Amino acid sequence: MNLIIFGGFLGSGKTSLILSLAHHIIDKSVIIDKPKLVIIENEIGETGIDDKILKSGGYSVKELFAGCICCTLSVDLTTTINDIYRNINPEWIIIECTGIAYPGMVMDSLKKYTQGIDMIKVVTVVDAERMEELTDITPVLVEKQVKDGDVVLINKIDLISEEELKKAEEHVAEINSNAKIYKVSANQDIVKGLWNEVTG
Ligand SMILES: Nc1nc2c(ncn2[C@@H]2O[C@H](COP(=O)(O)OP(=O)(O)O)[C@@H](O)[C@H]2O)c(=O)[nH]1
Ligand SMILES: [Mg+2]
Repeated sequence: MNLIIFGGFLGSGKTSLILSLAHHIIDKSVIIDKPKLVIIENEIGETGIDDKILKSGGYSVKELFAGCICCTLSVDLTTTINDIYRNINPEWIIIECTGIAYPGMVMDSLKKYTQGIDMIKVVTVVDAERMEELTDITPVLVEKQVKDGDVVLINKIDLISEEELKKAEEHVAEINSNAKIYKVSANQDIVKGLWNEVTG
């Protein structure tokens, strides 16, 4: 099983981007003898994962809504992943964290306590329009989420100026110089190469 953990603030565009990635995985996968994808949702948000898309696309969703998987629900997440491995063993699992989670903590505990994981990655979604505001309000959380990302997606670039985008990019690169950084808009087409990179 390959795992991708999505972190980033509530409203940053995690679910929208997960839906795009889910379509990519379903379209690209050539494996026919086992389920392709399970999505684990830890947050009730503006954008839901549409049941109809789910059924036609051949993936399923598990919901863990009673707390945050990086702390109070850490054990529940581990149990859920181990159950999924035993009963479904999909090619991919995507996890959407709550907006207040540290995705690196989720990754660390999964690496320690779960079975069946071949690859695990953190994708952090940054709301380009609100990054500066959120950094003022809660600097530690924003920095840690960006720092935890193997990949950082600067989202909602349709809503900001070139200048603001440049500032956001510099800010992200300053916090995390190791991450692959991409500028995206979940409302527009995502360049094909991006999801290949994320899943590669
Ligand atoms: N303009 C614009 N809106 C976006 C973009 N990505 C997401 N949204 C909107 O932002 C809101 C929150 O997105 P959602 O995917 O639910 O964020 P989540 O809370 O991080 O899962 C929704 O109304 C989306 O339609 C984007 O790139 N551009
Ligand atoms: Mg969401």
